[in-house]
Amino acid sequence: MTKTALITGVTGQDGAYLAQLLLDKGYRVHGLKRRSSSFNTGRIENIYEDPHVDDPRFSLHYGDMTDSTNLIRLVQETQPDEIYNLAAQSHVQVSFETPEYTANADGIGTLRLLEAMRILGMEKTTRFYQASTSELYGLVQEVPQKETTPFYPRSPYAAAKLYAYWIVVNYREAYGMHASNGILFNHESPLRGETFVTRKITRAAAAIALGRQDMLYLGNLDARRDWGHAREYVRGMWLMLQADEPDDYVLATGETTPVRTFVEWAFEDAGIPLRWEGEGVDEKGYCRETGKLLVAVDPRYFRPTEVELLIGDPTKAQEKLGWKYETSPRDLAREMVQADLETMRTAPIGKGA
Ligand code: NDP
Ligand code: GDR
Repeated sequence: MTKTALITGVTGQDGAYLAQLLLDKGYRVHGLKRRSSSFNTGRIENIYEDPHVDDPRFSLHYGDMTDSTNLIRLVQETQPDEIYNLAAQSHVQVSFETPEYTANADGIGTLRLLEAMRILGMEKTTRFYQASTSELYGLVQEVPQKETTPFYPRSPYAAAKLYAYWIVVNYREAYGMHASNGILFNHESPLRGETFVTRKITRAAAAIALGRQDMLYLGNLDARRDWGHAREYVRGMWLMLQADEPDDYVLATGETTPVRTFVEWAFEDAGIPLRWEGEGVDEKGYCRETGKLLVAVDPRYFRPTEVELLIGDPTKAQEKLGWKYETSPRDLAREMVQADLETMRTAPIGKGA
């Protein structure tokens, strides 16, 4: 029997990879997209289907995580076997500027979707995936971080996701729902949003190499992240919903890298090796060959509270789901720089923050 999935956040990085994965597996896929004044479906153009064809396997529906009635109607109309809740205001720094909206979309939005399932009597038949995050760990309590490590959120984003995490656990226990949290560490790809640090770096390295940009300004170069490939992480989401029992799982590589090192990798891959001078806000990156200044710190990118170190232990996912990452952070940087070089050779470049 053909399975049906509903993906919120289908226009985002993970939504695009997940929709592709599920279509490849023969699913019928419905995606929730927000109304926007300009096209916001660039990442899913390759799988878009003309709604006029008979029985399309991929359909988009307008909606918003802040609108309960919309979510109830959408779940009722699409009757999904599996719901993947990926929609969120997902930028940590932006959450300090829009804390209430972030709480509404990321925290209460998750509750709205769970309630929609319950109101429609689907709590025993539909499986639910929640996009939880390594940001829940926040201030370091234990390394590497695993499912039993205590949470200590350090941003309005993480606090909203903390509520979402626990409401998923509560609905699982209270109503017997097959609802799972994927505690995913940072995962990137050529489809990564342009204002997240890896993509900001790989785009800048490509643009500087092509003579289209002079400088890259960054915030905290000492923060360390466990970076994996998004394509591999969405497979983990799917595996969680295929398991007999719902549970919570960390997906990570187990390798942690400072932002500064990711910058070095990306510039090296773009053919401009760097050397560093100075410390803190005065730290600067120069081209090792020409001596030209290319990278500088701008405190505007510092966060009021920072998450300094993330490194995940994915043993449980490996043992119970058979999930393992394949792409190393080093190879990930290479793939992203190559993709940005290719895109920029042909397309005009916009400015990112
Ligand atoms: P993106 O920011 O790329 O995508 C977020 C998606 O959510 C977009 O489709 C966006 O729409 C949509 N969205 C935002 N606000 C709303 C709203 N109010 N109503 C409906 N849709 C909304 O994130 P990722 O794909 O990287 O991440 C997917 C999920 O996983 C997010 O929940 C994120 O917080 C979480 N996560 C991500 C990790 C990562 O490293 N990538 C790690 C751990 C968790 P639009 O395109 O219109 O902006
Ligand atoms: P993060 O990702 O906050 O981990 O959240 P991001 O790439 O934004 O930051 C990673 C680290 O890099 C530092 N940094 C900068 N970050 C940005 N965006 N821009 C800069 O110029 C810059 N300079 C240094 C940050 O301070 C931080 O320490 C991502 C999101 O996808 C979340 O939705 C997800 O939950 C977590 O990953 C896991």
